[in-house]
Amino acid sequence: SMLQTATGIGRSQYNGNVPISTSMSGARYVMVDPERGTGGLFGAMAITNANHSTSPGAVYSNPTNEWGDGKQYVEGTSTTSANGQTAAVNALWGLMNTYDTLKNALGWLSLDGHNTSTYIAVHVNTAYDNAYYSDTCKCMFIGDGSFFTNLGSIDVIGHEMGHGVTAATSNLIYSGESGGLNESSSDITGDVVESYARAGGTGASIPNAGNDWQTGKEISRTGTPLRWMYKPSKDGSSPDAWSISLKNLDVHYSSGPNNRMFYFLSQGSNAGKGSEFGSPYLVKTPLAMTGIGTDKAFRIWFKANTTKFTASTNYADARSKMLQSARELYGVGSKEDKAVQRAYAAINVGA
Ligand code: ASN
Ligand code: ZN
Repeated sequence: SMLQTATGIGRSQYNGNVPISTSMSGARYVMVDPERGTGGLFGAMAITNANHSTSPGAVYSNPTNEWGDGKQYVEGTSTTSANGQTAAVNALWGLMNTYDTLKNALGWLSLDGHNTSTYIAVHVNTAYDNAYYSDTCKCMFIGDGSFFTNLGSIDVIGHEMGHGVTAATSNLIYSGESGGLNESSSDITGDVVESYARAGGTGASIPNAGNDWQTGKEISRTGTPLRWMYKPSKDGSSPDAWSISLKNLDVHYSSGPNNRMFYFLSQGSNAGKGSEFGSPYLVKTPLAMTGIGTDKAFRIWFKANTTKFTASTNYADARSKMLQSARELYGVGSKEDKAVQRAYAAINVGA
């Protein structure tokens, strides 16, 4: 890119003051990150202000390179431009960390591996309690929240960008079992990015700790996350294991067993927060398993989703492709191969 990176100070809502990658346009600073992505509407990764519409709007700009006030934006109450920028800081920080996790740990560039730019529009709609990825614009839309706070936590941004990776690769159909796997891939990406970011956001591997194995804890006013990856049934709707009727559920519930598989594969069955994480929740023999760590678990998952899954991959096919991935990466009969078998057995898929 012709643009020079300027490092700004972002006052984020969930991560304190963060260094954000911006650039200059004339005399003003803009939220266009010259280091991440090429082409597209803005020539690089960017953050725009939808200003309560559902179209992207204009790139954020500011006379100085200090942005946001770290506080929740409330439509009709907020009076300062800095308060309006906080949503943009949250989004840029989440996007920078998602991009960096995939690039630094996996050598994967942006959504499609070819460094195609993406962008995030914030302040979409009014008091909007959702966030979503659109493959039409290859971009994301983030709401300010009402029941939730601003939806731009790191794990939610990682989740939405994960939809872009899946759309560019396996393209898992967004219904039935494949839809649950599509959702799970996004939850997995979100929590992996969370652990990478919290450990400092550098290095070539994913740290084994630092995330909460929940989706959307940070945006909750009640402490109740959107999803519990380690024990999905805590939400009252997601099953902990595969069954024949899983395909009938909403994709945000049929994701549950695969989220739990990934938790077991990473952390094992006896780690974590006491009995909630522990082996009593395994449903099938062999009961106990040792985790292989988040770095290896994510490499196996990512390879399977981006190079082996098809649009109609179901849980049984995912298991078989995950075993292929583990064997290619770590060897037939390796402990990683065995851990994949056990993690799927634990959710009632395969022996
Ligand atoms: N936030 C939701 C998601 O990314 C939006 C949707 O239902 N697709 O899964
Ligand atoms: Zn999703």
